[in-house]
Amino acid sequence: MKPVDTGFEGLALYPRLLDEAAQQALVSALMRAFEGTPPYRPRMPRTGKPWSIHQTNFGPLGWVSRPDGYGYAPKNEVNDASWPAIPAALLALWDDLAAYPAPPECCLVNLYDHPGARMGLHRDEDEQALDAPVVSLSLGDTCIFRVGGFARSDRSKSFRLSSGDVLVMGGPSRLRFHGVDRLVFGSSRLIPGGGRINLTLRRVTRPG
Ligand code: MD3
Ligand code: FE
Repeated sequence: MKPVDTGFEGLALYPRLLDEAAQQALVSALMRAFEGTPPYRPRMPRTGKPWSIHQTNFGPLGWVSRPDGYGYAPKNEVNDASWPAIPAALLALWDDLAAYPAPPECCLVNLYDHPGARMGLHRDEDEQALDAPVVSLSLGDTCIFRVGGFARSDRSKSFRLSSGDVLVMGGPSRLRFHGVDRLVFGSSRLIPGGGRINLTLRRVTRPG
């Protein structure tokens, strides 16, 4: 499977890497798994302002945004339970695409569950293993995704991410600014009730 050229070295986009059946199976598995790790609205550090999306995690470390800061935590603050294991289909994606000698420790789940859901421009920089790529899968509605440079004000490019698309961000693109400007709400019928689910796999600690 060959990625399309994004024009950014280290940023690879694999359109529709997962077919309809694989997407359906994953959504069913996610709906069951959410019973043990309910999606919640994260809050901004300091201000406590709630995000427009819901989040949850799989894996030994979950990425959290809480009034006391951003970072990785071994437990869900909703029910104080460990996050469930990362689904096998996602571990297989990492094995196929990450070219990294250790498994991911975090699968952050972002649920864009209403037409106004978005994610502001940011960098993924809370990991120690910055030599590992980030592998991200989109399910459901298409979104307009923006990738910039290494300063917030650098020029940026927009891409559409559709259901089944996988994005790998590594090498010189690992610390680029990026965000989700908006959804094309209702563009897919994959997810009951509509919306988009993004699953982002990350290695957090340095292996070994
Ligand atoms: C490009 N999620 O969870 S994933 C995130 O669609 C996040 O929910 C977005 O940004 C979403 O942190 C985008 C794709 C992504 C992730 C990391 C990147 C793109 C990236 C790092 C560098 C460049
Ligand atoms: Fe990100």
